[in-house]
Amino acid sequence: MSTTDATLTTPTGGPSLAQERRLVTSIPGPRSQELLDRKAAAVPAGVGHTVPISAVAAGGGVVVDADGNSLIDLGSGIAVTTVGNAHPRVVAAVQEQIAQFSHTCFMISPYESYVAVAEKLNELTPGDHDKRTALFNSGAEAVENAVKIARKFTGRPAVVAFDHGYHGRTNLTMALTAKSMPYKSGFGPFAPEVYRMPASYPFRDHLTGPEAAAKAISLIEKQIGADNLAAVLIEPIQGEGGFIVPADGFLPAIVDWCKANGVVFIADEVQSGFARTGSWFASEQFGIVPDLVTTAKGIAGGLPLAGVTGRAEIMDASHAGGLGGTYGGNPVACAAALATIEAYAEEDLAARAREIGEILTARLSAVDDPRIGEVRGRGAMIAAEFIDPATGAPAPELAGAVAKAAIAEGVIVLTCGTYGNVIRFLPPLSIGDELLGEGLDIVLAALAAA
Ligand code: PLZ
Repeated sequence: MSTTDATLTTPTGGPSLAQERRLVTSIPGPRSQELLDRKAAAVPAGVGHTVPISAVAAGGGVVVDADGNSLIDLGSGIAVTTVGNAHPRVVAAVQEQIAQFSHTCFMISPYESYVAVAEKLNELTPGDHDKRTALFNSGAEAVENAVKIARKFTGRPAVVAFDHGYHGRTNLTMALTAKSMPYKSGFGPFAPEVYRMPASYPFRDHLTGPEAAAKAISLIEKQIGADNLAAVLIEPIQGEGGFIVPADGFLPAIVDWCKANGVVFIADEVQSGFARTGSWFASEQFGIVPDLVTTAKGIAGGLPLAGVTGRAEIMDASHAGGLGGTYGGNPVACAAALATIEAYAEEDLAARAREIGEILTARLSAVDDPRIGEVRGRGAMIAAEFIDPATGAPAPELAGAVAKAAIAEGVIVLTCGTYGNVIRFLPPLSIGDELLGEGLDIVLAALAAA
């Protein structure tokens, strides 16, 4: 096996990278295979990978591998590089900051960029009430802290999460996550005082929003009691669970019940936030104002950063020194976030997300294939749920086969869903129409052939 092509040089990433699908080897090519062999010997099997490549550059709508293959990116590293990989503004901001200082620990020597990110989140998240923001490193850490903050404020122990919900892989967030395999199985025991309620899943529960809310609220009142409940935690559009858009009226009814009962309503916008669904936050599209919002992923153009933003009186209930962490709000990640947020606004990327949503929805809805049970989502967060047309049962093998075939043809596309039967589209908002169309063509050809 010849793995050396002396002329193969690593391209620079960012939007100037050639915007094309280009397969020069099969996937994985020899250089990628070399890395995957090293990975198998050095990294535990528990840390999987979906796309068998060695990534060396990315930008616009493509990811380039070590063999010179250029893959169309319909996944954004799971909704992270929404602004585009190696966005020039982000690259410049990171370079400038890292040369200035890389870390002081915000709890030791505060710096301006953390405060500026907090101000931005306070301004951009739903509602015009007085807000505060604390910064962390990952979505799971943000969710953990939102629960801590809600418990401290209410003095109550219980937390409600929902069927199909995903909130992370730490101990508390595993407890909050619904799906056992692969996230939880064998990793318990899990944190106590977490209660799971039915969510609104119109394609499968056939309930209206108010009906689904009434069902959940009745169970909460019977099984927990509002007096014991600190917080209700939900993704406005459930991500890992299958891009499930709740029926109209579901979220507002839950928010109203929380308000009436002194329960903190936490919107987990880690996946749905930051222009992804066509507005700054998905909550806006359901007309709700959460008490607390958790953010991560799309916040900083690929750097690890997360936030909890919420009502000042709730956020300020924790004693001085009660919240923090060594790296939370790292200055390089904060500089990246400020640049990313500017880019969303100046390039009107929420509008681009809506355009992408229209393209995806129109193309997918036009496919005459009874194995597509439903096309759903908002903006650049669109999915197709695959079923067995005879029974309506979930068809996870089909979703897996389609994704695998598309990846082999140079299109990065991800699956999701409690039943693993959903193909999800999360392209970077920097992708062009042509690449997006070509990526869709290939996914749909893979479906036709499956
Ligand atoms: N909340 C709504 O979507 C992360 C998980 C990928 P972290 N989703 C991708 C995987 O298999 O680990 C996520 C999310 C929502 C919280 C999280 C957790 O965010 O940054 O992965 O901790």
